[in-house]
Amino acid sequence: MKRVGISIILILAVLALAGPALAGDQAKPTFDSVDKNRDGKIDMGEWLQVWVDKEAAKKNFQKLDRNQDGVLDDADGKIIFAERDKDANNKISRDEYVFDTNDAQAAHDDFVAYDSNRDTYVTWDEWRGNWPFMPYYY
Ligand SMILES: [Ca+2]
Ligand SMILES: [Ca+2]
Ligand SMILES: [Ca+2]
Repeated sequence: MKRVGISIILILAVLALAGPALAGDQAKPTFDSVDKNRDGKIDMGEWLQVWVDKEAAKKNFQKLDRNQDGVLDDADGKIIFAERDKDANNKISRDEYVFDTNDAQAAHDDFVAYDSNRDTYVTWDEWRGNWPFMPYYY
């Protein structure tokens, strides 16, 4: 039991170094995996279950909740999508995605992961399930 506790602490330490830490032993979440009651919205309670650092998670939630209605949903995702989509062609190119981060390599890797059909753009369909977990927007 003691060994398990130490292992968890080590895992959490590694995750903390890697960026915002996810609570528990989970893969990178998707919008729908966090929206436990499947109402199309992530509320603060659902959000906080995902993260180890609850204070940081609260701040991030407030930044992501662009329309300030207390939930994360498609409305916020579309606002942030539009902020990225500088030329307003309804898709986000790599340059639009990466431009304002100081960790361009990590942003590039994320972009490649989200561009699931590999057409070098992230469209709304690819964006919708993932946008709350793109750390560059925090
Ligand atoms: Ca929900
Ligand atoms: Ca909102
Ligand atoms: Ca794509």
